[in-house]
Amino acid sequence: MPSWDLLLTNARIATMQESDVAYGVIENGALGIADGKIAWVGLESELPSGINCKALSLHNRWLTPALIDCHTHVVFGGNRAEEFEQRLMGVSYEEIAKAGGGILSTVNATRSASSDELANSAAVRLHSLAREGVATVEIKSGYGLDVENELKMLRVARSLAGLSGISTSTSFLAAHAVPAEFAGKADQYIEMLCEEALPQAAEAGLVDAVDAYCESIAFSTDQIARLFETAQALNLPVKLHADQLSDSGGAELAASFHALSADHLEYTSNEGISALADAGCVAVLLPGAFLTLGETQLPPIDTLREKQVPIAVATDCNPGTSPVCSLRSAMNLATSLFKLTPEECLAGTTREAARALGLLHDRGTLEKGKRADVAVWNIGHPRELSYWLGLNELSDLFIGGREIFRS
Ligand code: DI6
Ligand code: FE
Repeated sequence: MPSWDLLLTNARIATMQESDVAYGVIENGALGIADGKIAWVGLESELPSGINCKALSLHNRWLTPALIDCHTHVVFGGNRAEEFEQRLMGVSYEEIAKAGGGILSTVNATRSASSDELANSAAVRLHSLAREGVATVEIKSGYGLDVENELKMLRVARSLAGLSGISTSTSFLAAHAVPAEFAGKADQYIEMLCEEALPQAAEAGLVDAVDAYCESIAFSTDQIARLFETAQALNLPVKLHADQLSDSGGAELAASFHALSADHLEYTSNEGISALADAGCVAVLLPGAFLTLGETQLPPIDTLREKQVPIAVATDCNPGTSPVCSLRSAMNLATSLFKLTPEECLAGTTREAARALGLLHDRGTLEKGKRADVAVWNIGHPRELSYWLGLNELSDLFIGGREIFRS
């Protein structure tokens, strides 16, 4: 007779499995948890008999996979509220970056912060995500820009997993900006990353993926290709900030390296989208950055849909272009700014976000054998998760079967 740790009954379940049924809904459902994993999910009337375990009635509340924020920069020193004011006065993001502000000002603040300071400020942001049902957060480096400080950021990112109960996935994003020491010598900086920083970070077990910022104000496709070759030699998957401010061939580059995801994509061409489709890359859309920068060029949503590129949605939480610590808000923004459907938004923060992190085998849908990362909501229908802005209906959050939050 199977023995489970917990059985959730009287549940309405949005499994988010790919199926003909919207949201993969199971009404009158039940979900069993054993050893931190989903042991069973289905109609309560079909539960195997004789299960011996603690049962908890959800009184018809909704269950979804816990949310996943697959693109963040939550570890950084200081903030950029002053630059935010300058931008309101009409100075552009590119002008601020060229004058040595922007990313480089966060680099200075991050280098001078201790690991504890970085962990404490990031923990506040992670807590804000977790209280809305987020169980997995991707965290990028990219404000250290030298060996010591990139490793410091990645160690902090790893340490945060233990602190909050949340699991973290780390991305090495040292190719985020050219640091002052290498001004005018971007090729040499990339060489240093390939020869020293990335191998050391990988050796220390701190890197789950390698990311880069492909943009005229950052790195060229050739420079990033050099870095991605090193990543491949180290058996690390890649992903890319692509075509956010201009079409710089980012999507094609990401596809050619079979990237897990290509993120932003406002300026991606039809050819770029075909390349993503062929390579199975996830398109990660970041409406918080679109909103903050006052962008008008929309990502090519219809073509992404037409070519069946999987779409994820994330906060891009960062101090410059997306001071957004709420994945639920990003879902709402993706409906209002990008016209994604509420179902696309929820799939984009569960199943497709898991796919974008290479974790779909383990989470992102409610299926037997996956980690029991489950959110319980006081809602009448899962479309409400994209409808409200600023209302938190989370009732319980289980991560690996452990209840880490109850409202
Ligand atoms: N993600 C990034 O890394 C850059 N834009 C974005 O959407 C900029 C981050 C920053 O300005 O600090
Ligand atoms: Fe980003």
